[in-house]
Amino acid sequence: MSDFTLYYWPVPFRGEFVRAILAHVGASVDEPGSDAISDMMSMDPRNQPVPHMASPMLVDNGSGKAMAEMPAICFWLSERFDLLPPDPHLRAITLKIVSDANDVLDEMTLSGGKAMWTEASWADYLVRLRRWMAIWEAMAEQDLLPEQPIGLAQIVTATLWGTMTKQLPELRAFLSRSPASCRADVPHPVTRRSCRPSGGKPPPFRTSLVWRRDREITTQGPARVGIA
Ligand SMILES: N[C@@H](CCC(=O)N[C@@H](CS)C(=O)NCC(=O)O)C(=O)O
Repeated sequence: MSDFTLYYWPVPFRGEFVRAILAHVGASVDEPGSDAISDMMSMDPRNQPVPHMASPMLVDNGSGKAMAEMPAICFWLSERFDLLPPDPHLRAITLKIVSDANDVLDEMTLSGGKAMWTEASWADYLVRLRRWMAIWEAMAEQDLLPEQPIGLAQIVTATLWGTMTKQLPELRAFLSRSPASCRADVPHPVTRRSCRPSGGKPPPFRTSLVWRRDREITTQGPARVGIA
């Protein structure tokens, strides 16, 4: 039997942080398929391993204890595998970083694919995405995110930006630019066409990701976005 069972879709979104922590500490993990996740999510909360709405949900097969909500899972594992700094302020900073990462992911996937990006909304969103990156850079400059020791904050940071730039390689160069030039041209992730910001207030976000009834995430158009 594996050390843990992770209920999460076969996509590199919230569950990817949990996968990264488990890989870092060398724990073995099983991932049941999408049907098992759907069944788990529709179960009576009184019968779930821990009452929850949506995946990720992690079960410790040794103790039978379980946790849901991505930041709570990250903290549970980090307490157990000693991935948190001792200083109370830096511990809270770590929680902030995990919460920030959850926010970025939600924005990039437009709440798990509930809407579609347009070329104009994508161009507008790049300003905000670059600001997120600037926030991470400022944290590092203020020694709130040291390179060592490797703990939860570092694993979450590497997983968020590493996965994003792996899945959307055009973003790597863009995120290296100064915040002042962030309204530059980055091709739309699906059409790959260059697009210009619309100016004024950004329209509602839309995504290329589709949340299908069978609970898998797929893309529209010729390019794959945010999927391993
Ligand atoms: N606040 C939860 C959000 C969980 C969540 O939205 N999970 C998504 C996948 S990333 C999901 O399974 N959504 C399906 C649903 O809510 O029905 C967390 O941070 O873990």
